[in-house]
Amino acid sequence: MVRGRPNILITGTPGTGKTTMASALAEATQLRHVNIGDLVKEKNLHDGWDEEFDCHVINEDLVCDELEDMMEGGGVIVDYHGCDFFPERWFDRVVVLQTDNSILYDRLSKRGYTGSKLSNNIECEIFQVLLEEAKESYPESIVVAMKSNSIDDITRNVADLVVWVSSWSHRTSQ
Ligand code: DAT
Repeated sequence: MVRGRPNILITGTPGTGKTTMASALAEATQLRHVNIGDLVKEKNLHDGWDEEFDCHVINEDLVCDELEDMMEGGGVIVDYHGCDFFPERWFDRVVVLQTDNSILYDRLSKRGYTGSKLSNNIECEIFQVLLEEAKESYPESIVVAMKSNSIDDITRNVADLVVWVSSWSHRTSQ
């Protein structure tokens, strides 16, 4: 069945601007923004705290069960730094945000990341881990990489996606 409104996944290394961009896009399109990290905390969709990686161990099955009905209805923007465990059929567009290393380093330091948490995330960006993961998990035709170094980048990316969302809605309403 064709969805009346598209579902969009916004992914990328922590600090690349997923939440900032997803909320701006949600405001511009009236789509619903779901921040997976917040949802996991709010609904306890995890298996405890990982001391080594300093984050919750998310329970991917619980997250998918929680989202299934909403995703089926369409019109959802999902924001998460991983993308390989969601069902492929959920998404019509997969956006991978990318940030230059020195800029990302400053953003993550400001967020209080240090040591291996900081270096692991910088390495994740250098090796384009999320872009590879997205290309392996979804058809290449729906995966787009977008630069996210500046506020101008966000403005332009949101404007491009607004056009894409409205052409989608137009197409399915005919
Ligand atoms: P993420 O959700 O990917 O972890 P975020 O949206 O929380 O990232 O952004 C992290 C910080 O960096 C936040 O203070 C806003 C800032 N930021 C994000 N993207 C930016 C951009 N393209 N230009 C300038 N600042 C940006």
